[in-house]
Amino acid sequence: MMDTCKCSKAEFGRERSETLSAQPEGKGLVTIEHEPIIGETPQATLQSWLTPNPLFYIRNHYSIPQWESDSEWALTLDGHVDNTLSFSREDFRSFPIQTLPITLECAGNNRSDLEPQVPGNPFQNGAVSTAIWAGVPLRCLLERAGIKEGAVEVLFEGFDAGEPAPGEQTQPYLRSLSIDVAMHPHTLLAYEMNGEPLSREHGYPLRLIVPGWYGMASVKWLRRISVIQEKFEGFFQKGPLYHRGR
Ligand SMILES: Nc1nc2c(c(=O)[nH]1)N[C@H]1C(S)=C(S)[C@@H](COP(=O)(O)O)O[C@H]1N2
Ligand SMILES: [Mo]
Repeated sequence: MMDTCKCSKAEFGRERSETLSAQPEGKGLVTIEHEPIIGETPQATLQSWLTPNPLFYIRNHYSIPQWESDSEWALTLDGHVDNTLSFSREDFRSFPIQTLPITLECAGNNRSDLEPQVPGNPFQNGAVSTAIWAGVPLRCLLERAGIKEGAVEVLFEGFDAGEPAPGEQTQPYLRSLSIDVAMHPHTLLAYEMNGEPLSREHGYPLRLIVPGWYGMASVKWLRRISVIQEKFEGFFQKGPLYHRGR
């Protein structure tokens, strides 16, 4: 077992508070868009390293997903693995907890400064924030499922879905990582942000956190993780708009 599996037990069962911890309006985030919610961190807040949860920037492509009841939430791990697995929120208690300070930055940060101007959310310099994230190293789940020979990438699917651009097919938010990045001990399935359960805006109940990569790699509202045998080339990975970084 790797080092990161020697920490204390996870507390994934903790309930989130019903109030949204971050709303662009009235709570200090600078609103870029109302639906889906997009907001950036005020410049003054960026003077400190850590961003308080209500001021952490939000970048959503679709409406925040809803599901019937939290007890129905489950994460599927399937594809090119020895054992297909399904995890409930309680199952996460059996995994180690890893806590790390990690910065997320949207690839579109500072877009409004570009000359000539380009299409996309007109972010100033606040599409970047830092939190102390807690969760389970993704590697622990992948090791339990057993990655088969010939695996190339790991694909992550969010519960949110829609038309990513006019005329495109309705699809979920999907992004992949190489096996190496997926197995890095700091790549987390996070359920806590600055000591609080994840809020709905930031991916409750479980999101990916990939240190050192633009925010778009850190898929929120995870529902499915699939080990795949080819490179993923979907809209949010290779799409005609997306390769410029959203
Ligand atoms: N499921 C899902 N995950 C997502 C997104 C999304 O729209 N849906 N947006 C991505 C992008 S582009 C960024 S920059 C980060 C933003 O994370 P935050 O809103 O928690 O700051 O989430 C990423 N993960
Ligand atoms: Mo982003």
